[in-house]
Amino acid sequence: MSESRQTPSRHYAVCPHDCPSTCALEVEKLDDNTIGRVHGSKNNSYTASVICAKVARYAERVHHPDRLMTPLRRVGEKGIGVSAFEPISWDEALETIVDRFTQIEQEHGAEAIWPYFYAGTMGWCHRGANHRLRHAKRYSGQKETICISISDAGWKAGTGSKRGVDAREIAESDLIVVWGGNPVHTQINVMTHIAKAAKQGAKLVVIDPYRTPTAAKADMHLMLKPGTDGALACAVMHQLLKDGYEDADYLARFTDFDEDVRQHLADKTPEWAAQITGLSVDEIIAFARLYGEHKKSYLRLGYGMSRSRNGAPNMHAVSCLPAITGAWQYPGGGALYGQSEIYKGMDRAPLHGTDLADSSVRELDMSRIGPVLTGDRRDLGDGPEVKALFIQNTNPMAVAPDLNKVHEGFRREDLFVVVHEQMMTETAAMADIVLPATTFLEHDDIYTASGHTHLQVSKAIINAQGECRSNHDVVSELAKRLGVDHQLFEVSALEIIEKSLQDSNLPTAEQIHQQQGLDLLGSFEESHFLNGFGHADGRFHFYADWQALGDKEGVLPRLPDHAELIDAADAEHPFRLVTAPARTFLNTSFTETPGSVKKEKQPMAFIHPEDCDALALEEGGWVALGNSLGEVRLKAKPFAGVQAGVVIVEGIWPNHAFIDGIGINALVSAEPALPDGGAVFHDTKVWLKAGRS
Ligand SMILES: Nc1nc2c(c(=O)[nH]1)N[C@H]1C(S)=C(S)[C@@H](COP(=O)(O)OP(=O)(O)OC[C@H]3O[C@@H](n4cnc5c(=O)[nH]c(N)nc54)[C@H](O)[C@@H]3O)O[C@H]1N2
Ligand SMILES: Nc1nc2c(c(=O)[nH]1)N[C@H]1C(S)=C(S)[C@@H](COP(=O)(O)OP(=O)(O)OC[C@H]3O[C@@H](n4cnc5c(=O)[nH]c(N)nc54)[C@H](O)[C@@H]3O)O[C@H]1N2
Ligand code: SF4
Ligand SMILES: [Mo]
Repeated sequence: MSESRQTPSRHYAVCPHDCPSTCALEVEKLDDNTIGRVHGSKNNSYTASVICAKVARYAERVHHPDRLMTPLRRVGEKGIGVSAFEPISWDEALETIVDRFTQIEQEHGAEAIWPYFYAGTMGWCHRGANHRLRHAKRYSGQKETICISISDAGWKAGTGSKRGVDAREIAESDLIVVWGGNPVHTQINVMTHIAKAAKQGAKLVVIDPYRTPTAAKADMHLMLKPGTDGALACAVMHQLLKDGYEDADYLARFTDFDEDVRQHLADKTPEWAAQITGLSVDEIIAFARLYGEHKKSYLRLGYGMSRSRNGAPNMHAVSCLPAITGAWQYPGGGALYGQSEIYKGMDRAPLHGTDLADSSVRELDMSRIGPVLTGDRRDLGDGPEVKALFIQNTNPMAVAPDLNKVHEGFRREDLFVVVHEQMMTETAAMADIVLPATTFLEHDDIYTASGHTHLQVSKAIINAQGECRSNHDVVSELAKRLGVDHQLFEVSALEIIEKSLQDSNLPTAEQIHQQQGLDLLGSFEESHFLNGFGHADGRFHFYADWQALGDKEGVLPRLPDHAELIDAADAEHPFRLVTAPARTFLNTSFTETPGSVKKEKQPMAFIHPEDCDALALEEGGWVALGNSLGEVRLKAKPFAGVQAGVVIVEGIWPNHAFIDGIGINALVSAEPALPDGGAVFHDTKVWLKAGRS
C-alpha cells in the first residue's frame, strides 16, 4: 500500500500561497499520507529550481501537530486563548450551520450572511468556492480590496491593462529597478532572474523606505519616506526631460504626452522632491541619469508603494518612467507589476458560479470588516447587520485593518461564525463552528500567476489528513443541504476546472498537469505594448482618468504628482509606520511553523538609532506605538537602514505575540483609499514611547 520511505517519489505540484511566484514544485512523497522535502521544479523556466525556505519545509505545516483534523464546536465563552472546543461529526457541524443560516435568512434576509474569504489558497476552484455559495444563496458579496485594488488602479491608469514584460527577460536587462517590493522576502524568483542579469553587468536599484535584504544587494538604494514615490517619479521625469533622455518619437507615437505634461513636470525639480522624499538632490539626479542612460531598464513594481492613501497616483507616476525613455521598445526594457490579464482567455464563470449571480445583492468591503461588524452604516447602507460569517482562506482577526474594531465585531454574542481552516488561527478561535480544511497537497486545483505567465494544474499527492475536506466539498454539501439544486454543487473540483478549460478552448486539466503548466506568454510586441496599450486609444496615459476608476469626486491629481493625502506625521504623532512582510511568514500563514518562528523570533520595531537615543530606547527594550486607533507594544531594534522618523515592523504576527494581545493592524486605518477602496497598510502616523515590560 504505502510507498517505501527509503526512496521518496517526487510529484509535481503548484504552490497555492498568495505570492506572485506561484512556483512549480516537486514534492517528495514518503507514503500515501506523508510528504518529505519540497523542491523547486527545474521544468518551469520561471521557478528555475528555486523556492523559498518556508515552502521547502512544508512538511512542518501539513503535518503540524496542531493541524485541524475534525469539525469542532465551541463550548463556552469566546476569545483568543479563551475559547474551548469539542469535536463533533461533519453531519452535526453542517446541520448546525444549515439551521442557523436558515434562521438568520428568515429573520434578517440573506444579506445578513457574509461569506468572507481571500487568497489563503490561490487555486481558482477552492478560492472561488465562497463565490459559488454566495451567488447561489444571494448572501452578501465581498469587495476584494485588501491587497491589489489600489495598485491595480494605479497601474491601469497609465497602461490600461494588467500585464507587462515577462520576468525572464530580466536576464537581458542592463538596469533593474525594484520599486516598492522586497522580493528576497516576498517572491524569491525575481532575484534568480536578477542574478542572471547581474552576471552580465546589469545594475540593481531598490526604492524602499528601509534597507531590506533586497536593498542590501542593490548598487543603489533610494531610502525614501513612505508615501512619497509620486514626488520621486516626477523629479526623475523632470531630470530625464531636462537632460534630453526622452524618446520624443516614442512619446508621440505611443502616449498622450504633450506640452502641458512637460510644463507640469517643469517645476517638479529634484530640490522639490528632496524635501518631500527625504532623499538628497544628488541621489535623485544620479538615479535619473542611471535610468536615462540605460534603455534596457526593467521596473519590477511591488505593492508596497501602493498601500497608502496616495498609492494609486504613486503607482501611476512610477509607471510613467519607461514611457518617457521609450524603454518599452527594448528586450529587457519596460515594466512588470502583474500578469493577470495574460489569462483573460480563461473563462472563470464556472469557477465563480457567475451564472447564479444577482447583481442587485450588496457587496461589503472586506478591508472594512471592522466597521462592518460593528454596524457602520456607511458600509451597511439600509441593509441588514451582518449576523453570520462563513470564512475560508483568510485570517481577518490578524490581517485586517482597524483591528480593535475587528476584534470588537467578532466578540459580538449575536454573530454566528463558521471558519473553515487548516490551523487553529485567531479567527478560528472566535468561531462557533470550526471545519478542518485540506491543503493543496490533498486537493486538485488550477492556478494562474501574477509574476509569470504559466497556467498550472495541481493534483492531490497525499490523502486528506484526518477528516479534512476541501473548500469545494464543504460548500457543495452546504449548498445542497440549504436547498440549492445546481450542477456546480454536484460535481468534483476537477470537473469544474475541466468545464472552465473547455469553455475557454484550452487543453484539458490532465494535459496541463502532465506537461507541468502551459506558458501563455504573448509575442514581444504584445508584452511590450508595441501593439498598443490597453486604453481605447491604444496609448499610454500620462493623464489619468481616476473618475473612470472610481474617484467620483475627482480628488486624485490628473497628472503625475505627489498627492498630499497621506496620514502625515504631526507634532503628536512624529513617526510614520510601515508594516512590511516578513521573510519566513506569508501573511499569517507559517506563523505556526517551528522553522519560521525560530527565524523571525518575535515582533520587533526597527527604529533609527537617533530616534532610539531621543526616546531612551535600547536594543530589546519595550516600545509602545500608538495613535487614535490603538496602541501596541513590542521589542525595539535600533536600525540605521531607515530614515529617522520612520518605523518598520515586519510580519503579521498573531495578536498573542504582542504584550497587550493586539497586533500591529490595530494602528492601521480602515479608511478606503482612492480611487476605489483598498487597505493602507503602510500609511500610518504613530507616536512612540519607551514601554514597560
Ligand atoms: N515572505 C513573504 N512573502 C509574501 C508575503 C509575506 O507576507 N511574506 N505576502 C504575500 C502577499 S499577500 C503579497 S501582496 C506580496 C507583497 O509583496 P511586496 O510587493 O514585496 O510587499 P509589500 O507589502 O507591498 O511591501 C514591499 C516593500 O514595500 C516597501 N514600502 C512600503 N511603503 C512604501 C512606499 O511608500 N514606497 C516604496 N517605494 N516602498 C514602500 C516596504 O518597506 C516593503 O519592503 O508578497 C507575498 N509574498
Ligand atoms: N500589517 C499588515 N497587514 C496586512 C498586510 C501587510 O503588508 N501588513 N498585507 C495584506 C495583504 S497584501 C493580504 S493579501 C492579506 C492576506 O491575509 P490572509 O488572506 O488572511 O492571509 P493569511 O494570513 O495567510 O491567511 C490565509 C489563511 O487561509 C488558510 N488556508 C489556506 N489554504 C486554504 C484552503 O484551501 N482552504 C481553507 N479553508 N483555508 C485555507 C490558511 O491556513 C491561512 O490561515 O493581509 C493583509 N494584511
Ligand atoms: S516563493 Fe512564493 S510561490 Fe514560491 S514556494 Fe515560496 S510562497 Fe510559494
Ligand atoms: Mo496580498
